[in-house]
Amino acid sequence: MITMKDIVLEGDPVLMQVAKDVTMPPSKEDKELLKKMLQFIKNSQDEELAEKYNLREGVGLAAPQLGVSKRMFAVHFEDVNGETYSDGYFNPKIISHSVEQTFLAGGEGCLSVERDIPGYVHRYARITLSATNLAGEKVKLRLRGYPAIVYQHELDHLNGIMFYDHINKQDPFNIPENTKVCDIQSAIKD
Ligand code: NB4
Ligand code: NI
Repeated sequence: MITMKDIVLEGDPVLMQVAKDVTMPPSKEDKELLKKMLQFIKNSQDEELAEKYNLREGVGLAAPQLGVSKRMFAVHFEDVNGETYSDGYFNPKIISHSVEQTFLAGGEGCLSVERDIPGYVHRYARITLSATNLAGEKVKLRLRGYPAIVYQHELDHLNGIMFYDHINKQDPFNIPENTKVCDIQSAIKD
């Protein structure tokens, strides 16, 4: 099973590289690795397992974070409407996006970054993403709000981009026009 010792930390060049496409159909090895990545995320959200194996909680993981420079990532989370997103994706691609932007009120963190970096991480508010999922199906996902933010965080890792690259250095809590907050906490409460 994947544990924190397998996760590459910032400073490692693999996290700044543009990862390579995964040859389709994916090899048994690639599918096995993506399945393990999805299982890691589920384990990280399981209190007992997270405690036992000292896992940092996560909702996503990208292959470059394991030192594998391949275009694949996994996600496992529920959005505010209780809809579950739980799958692995090969060769994901944003095929369209909104001009409007959004950001998580609480900022972002990353399993490859062992420090808190305050500030708003500006991302597209709505995206359409195409990919091949773990079942080998070509999928087209229309995402907005929290799901759109999670998928963009993972996709960035495939392009060597870290969340803090989207924070305004001069004014980390600056809110440009055309940008709306994504407040999962309040949304969850309502
Ligand atoms: C990826 C996320 C950072 C921002 C937002 C959040 C957590 C991560 C990094 C967008 C994507 C990992 C991968 C969480 C988390 C809160 C809500 C409800 C119950 C578990 C869920 C956990 F753990 N980020 N950690 N960071 N990354 N929300 N939650 N909880 O996942 O570096 O590249 O289920
Ligand atoms: Ni990350």
